[in-house]
Amino acid sequence: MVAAGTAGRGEQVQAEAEGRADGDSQCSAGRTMHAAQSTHAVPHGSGISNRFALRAGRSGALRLTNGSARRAAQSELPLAGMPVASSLSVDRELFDHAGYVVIEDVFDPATDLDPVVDEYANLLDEMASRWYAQGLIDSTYATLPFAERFGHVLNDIGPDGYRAFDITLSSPITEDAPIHTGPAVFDLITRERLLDVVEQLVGPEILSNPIQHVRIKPPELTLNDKFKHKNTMVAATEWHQDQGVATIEVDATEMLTVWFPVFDTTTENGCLCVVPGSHKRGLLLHCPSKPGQLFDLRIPEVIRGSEGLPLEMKRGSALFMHRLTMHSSLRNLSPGVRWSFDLRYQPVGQPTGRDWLPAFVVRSRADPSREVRDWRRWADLWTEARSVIAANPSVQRPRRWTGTEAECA
Ligand SMILES: O=C(O)CCC(=O)C(=O)O
Repeated sequence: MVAAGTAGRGEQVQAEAEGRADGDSQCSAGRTMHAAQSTHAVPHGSGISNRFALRAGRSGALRLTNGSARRAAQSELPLAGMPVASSLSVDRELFDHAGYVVIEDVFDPATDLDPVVDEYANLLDEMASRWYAQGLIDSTYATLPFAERFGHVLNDIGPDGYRAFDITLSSPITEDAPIHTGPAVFDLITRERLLDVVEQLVGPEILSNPIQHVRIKPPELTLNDKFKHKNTMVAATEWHQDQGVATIEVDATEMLTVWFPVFDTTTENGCLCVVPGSHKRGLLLHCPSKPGQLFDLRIPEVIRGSEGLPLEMKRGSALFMHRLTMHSSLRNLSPGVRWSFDLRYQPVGQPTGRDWLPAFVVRSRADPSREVRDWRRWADLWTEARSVIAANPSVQRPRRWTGTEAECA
C-alpha cells in the first residue's frame, strides 16, 4: 500500500490500486483464450508501416498507437489482437469489423477523473457518517485509504448499500431510493471529447441512455460472504450483450456502450473481456439467474463458445462497444480498487430499453438549446422519475428472458 503524502486523491487511490495478485486471469468464454496473443507480429506485407508503432499490452492485445488501423481491421490482423487507437477519430470500418474500439486519452486524468474520485471520497465520507450515526455500520473507518474504507463500509452495510453510489436507480424504486447524481459524474457523461467520439458512431443528435453504472470493486478478498460473486457492481460480470439486458424495445436502437476505467484496469484487478466480432452473431439467449445462483443474467456456455480477449486499459482511455458485442469482466484479485463507469448513448428519438428512467440530450447539432448542460437539471430528472415510478411501479417492464428456455436448464 502506498500513500504519497503530497499526492492528490486520484494518485493515492491509483497507488493503492497497484500491486499484483495471483489468480484467474483468463477471459474464458467457455474455453481458455489464445495463449499466443502476446506474440502477434505485424504480418509481412500487411501495409502497416512504421507509422503504426505496434506494441503488445500485458493482455497481449496489440495496440495501434498512431492513426487509423483500417488495413489491419480489414483482414490482415487476427481479431484477437485489436483495436486500440490514440486518435479521437474513429475508423468506422474497424469498429464495424471488431464490434469495439479502445481509444486512448479520451479523458484527462487530472481534470476529468480526479474530480470524480474526490466526489466519491466525499460521498463515502457522507454515507459512512450517516450510517454510523444510524447504528448501521460498526465504524466510519475514516482513517483507512479509499479502497479499504469502501470495502469495510460495504461489508457492514450489505449489498443494498451500494445503491447509494451507483448512478442509476435500481429496484425497489421507492420515493427515497438512493442514487448518486453529482456534478463530477455529470461532467464525465457530457465531456466534449467523449461526445466527439460518440458522435462519429451515433450521429449528431445524441441522447444519454439511462442504462449506466459506476462499478467500484474493492479487492475481492476484503468482501464478506454477503457480497461474494453476488453483485456485478462489486464482483465479476458474466458474459452478456448489452442489448440483452434491456427490454425488447431497444432492439432497433443504435445504442452504444462506453466503458472506461477510473484507474488502470488489468487482468489482476478485473479488466473487461470482449469477444471480438461477436456482435455479428446477433442477439444471443441470456439466462436469468435462478434462486441460489450467483449471477444476474448470462449467455449460457453452450451458446457462447468463443474465446475472450482481456482488455487491459489505461486511465484516460475509453472503450466504445457495439450493443451486441459479448463481454464480461474478471474478478478483482488485486489489493486495490477496480473502478469503472459504463455509460450508453444513442440517437435522439429511439427507445432506451428502460423508458421509465430519464434520458437526456447531451448533444444536438440541430438545436443545441435541447442539451441539458446543468448537472442539477440532470439530478432533478432522476428525482422526478423516481417519484413517478414509486407512485406507479408497473411502468417498469421486465427484461425479455424467462429462463424457461432449454439452454437455461
Ligand atoms: O465493468 C464490469 O465489470 C462490467 C461492465 C459491463 O458488463 C457493461 O458495461 O455492460
